[in-house]
Amino acid sequence: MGNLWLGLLTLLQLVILHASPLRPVGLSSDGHLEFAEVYLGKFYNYKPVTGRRRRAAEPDPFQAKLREMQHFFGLEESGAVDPQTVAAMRRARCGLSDVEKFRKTMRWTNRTLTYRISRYSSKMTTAQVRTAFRQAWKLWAQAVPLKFRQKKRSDADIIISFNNKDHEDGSPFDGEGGILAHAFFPGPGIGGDVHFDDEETWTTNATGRNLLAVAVHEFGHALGLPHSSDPGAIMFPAYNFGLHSVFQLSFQDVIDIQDMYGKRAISLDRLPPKTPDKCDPMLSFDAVTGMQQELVFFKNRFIWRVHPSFEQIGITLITSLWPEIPSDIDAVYENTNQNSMLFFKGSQYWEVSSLKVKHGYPRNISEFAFPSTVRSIDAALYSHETHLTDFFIGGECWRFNEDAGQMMEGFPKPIAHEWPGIDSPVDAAVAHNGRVYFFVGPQQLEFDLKIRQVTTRMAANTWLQC
Ligand SMILES: [Ca+2]
Ligand SMILES: [Ca+2]
Ligand SMILES: [Ca+2]
Ligand SMILES: [Zn+2]
Ligand SMILES: [Zn+2]
Repeated sequence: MGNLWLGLLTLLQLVILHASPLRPVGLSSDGHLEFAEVYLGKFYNYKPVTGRRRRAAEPDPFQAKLREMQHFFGLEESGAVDPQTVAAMRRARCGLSDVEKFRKTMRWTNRTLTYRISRYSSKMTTAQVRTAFRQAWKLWAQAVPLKFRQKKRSDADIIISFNNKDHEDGSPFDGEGGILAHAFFPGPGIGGDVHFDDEETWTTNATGRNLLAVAVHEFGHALGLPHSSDPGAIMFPAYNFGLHSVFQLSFQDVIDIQDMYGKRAISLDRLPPKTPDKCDPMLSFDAVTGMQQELVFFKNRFIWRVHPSFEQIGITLITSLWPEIPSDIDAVYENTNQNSMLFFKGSQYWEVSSLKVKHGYPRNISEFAFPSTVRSIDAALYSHETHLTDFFIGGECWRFNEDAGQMMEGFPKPIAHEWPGIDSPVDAAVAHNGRVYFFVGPQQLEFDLKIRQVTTRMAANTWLQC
């Protein structure tokens, strides 16, 4: 009996061994390279060269496609499957390609478009789905002279459905995560239709996948828009919905859709804000912090990450790193001894460890023993050596002893007294390589801690390689 079992087991192992494809030489053991090849094949039209050897002078098509993807996502264009690239590829996203041939002629000619929901979600109620879609259409209708009408029966321009795996359009869904939805550009038949992966945990909030957020994006395709590499745009391919995200077209979305369908007679009150340009000479920052080896610069909904070994500095959304952190924050500091980061906005603060907000946050800044007259802070600066945190509020500086958990005696003091030469109010402050950098509007002041003096004045965006 024992031998029989042993025999069966060996047979089973043999079957399993033969079922798994042989791993070509030189591929990463963790499967990242294979994953990257599939990703680039799907979204960047990458076709592996087979049957013919590449001449040495020819560029490696895989690397070239990888660089194209890295450029699109604002990553270091290393041409290597590095952790940042893998992380970007692992993000849930839209199923459409990022290099889709875009033709402006592929648009609707009628001004009233009809849509029908042919198959509902198994995760949300019919009413919730209808509301989400109505709101999503409304966002586009506010920018352009189009009307959207739901049809309960009969045919419609745009058929919307929730589907599982293979649903007979040649683009099967992949279970939870990965591809969330896809859509077809305007046209007859399947043209304009929108499919959602029914295996996603669709929700009306930020707990699972927010249906409204994904619907606005897919409806953009149904109207004829391709993907945008502007991370602030609704048409950016990766899912980016945070706890504090608001539903709004970005400046670029509005420009692009109006380019196709014209402006709405009663247009938006004002255009949504543009995604900030790191090289704008007037650029100022909301906050700046260290994050391990990096410096992170905050502006509105966005961050720039400056890594010492990276040459390109791309812009990304705060929510792509910290989905629970709001936009327009006041101050951030990294407590390098506690391995945590603290974010401040108004009277609230969040403590984050390993990119996750700790339980019980946000809390009130009064816990730092600020009087109730202090409603918000301008900037915060942590010292790795002394474990002291300076908070800058108007013309004053407060000093908090992190080890004792209390504000130090004699504070607040005038900033000019503690930090001679620093103009107040301060937008942001960060310690880096033995110096402190203060950000005041489009200016930056380098403060030498040894001689306690401002040594250099430069543009605030000096770090961003302009
Ligand atoms: Ca999926
Ligand atoms: Ca259709
Ligand atoms: Ca600030
Ligand atoms: Zn898309
Ligand atoms: Zn489909």
